[in-house]
Amino acid sequence: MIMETKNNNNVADVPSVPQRIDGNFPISNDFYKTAFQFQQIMMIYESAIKQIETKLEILSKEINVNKKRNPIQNIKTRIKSPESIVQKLEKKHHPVNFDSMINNLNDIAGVRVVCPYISDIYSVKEMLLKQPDIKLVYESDYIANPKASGYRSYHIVVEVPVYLSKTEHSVKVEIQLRTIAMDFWASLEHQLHYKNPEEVPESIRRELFRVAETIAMTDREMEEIAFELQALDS
Ligand code: 0O2
Repeated sequence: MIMETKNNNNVADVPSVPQRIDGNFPISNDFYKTAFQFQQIMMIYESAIKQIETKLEILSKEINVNKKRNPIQNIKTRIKSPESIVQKLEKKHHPVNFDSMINNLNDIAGVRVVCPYISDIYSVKEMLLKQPDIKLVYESDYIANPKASGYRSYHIVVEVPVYLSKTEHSVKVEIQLRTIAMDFWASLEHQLHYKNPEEVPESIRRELFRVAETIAMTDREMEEIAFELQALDS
């Protein structure tokens, strides 16, 4: 389960629909309840993202102070849009309701961490997973095992606690860690065709794969240069 309340309460009591002076309700009760619940759930996912983002920023600052370098180039966060949530549930043949969304989707809260070098990805991931309030749900190493498209990144899904005034929630967040070079390829490839891969001719897919391989080689070469310079310094 992506989100649990420790005391089994719902996210929050739904306030009653504001009544107009003539006694009529301006919107239907059901619509109001659904909209309120959705807002509550998204607020919890946003809070989980903030927790992860803050943890990553603290780790990056600490390394910057100690080693005078940044293992994190930048952090991007996003909440999945209602439209994408419905599309993904339908694509995976899951019912479209709040429980199903919470239980079946791991990437409603998403954090993308862009690092200078491949070794930074593994060290940032290790440092984050060492924290006692972070629980690893699963990980996919698409750097050691790239996808057929050529896509490379390290994906982890973690659970992080979010404390509200009356309830505690364990919330799933998908974290994608990549180098600047991997991010360059993935961002452009995503724009080019990722959403409609069937529309892209095989020759172009092969070309994109080849470019991904070239970029991966450049990544490794840049890291070797960095290691050589570090050795000179020490
Ligand atoms: P978006 O718009 O980026 O959010 P899942 O789809 O997460 O339930 P799975 O197989 O666990 O299932 O996911 P996977 O493949 O590990 O990771 C999915 C996410 O990785 C995608 O999210 C993309 O962000 C990214 N990704 C995976 N493969 C590719 C690829 O070939 N090219 C690019 N550019 N990105 C990729 P979404 O939700 O599909 O899209």
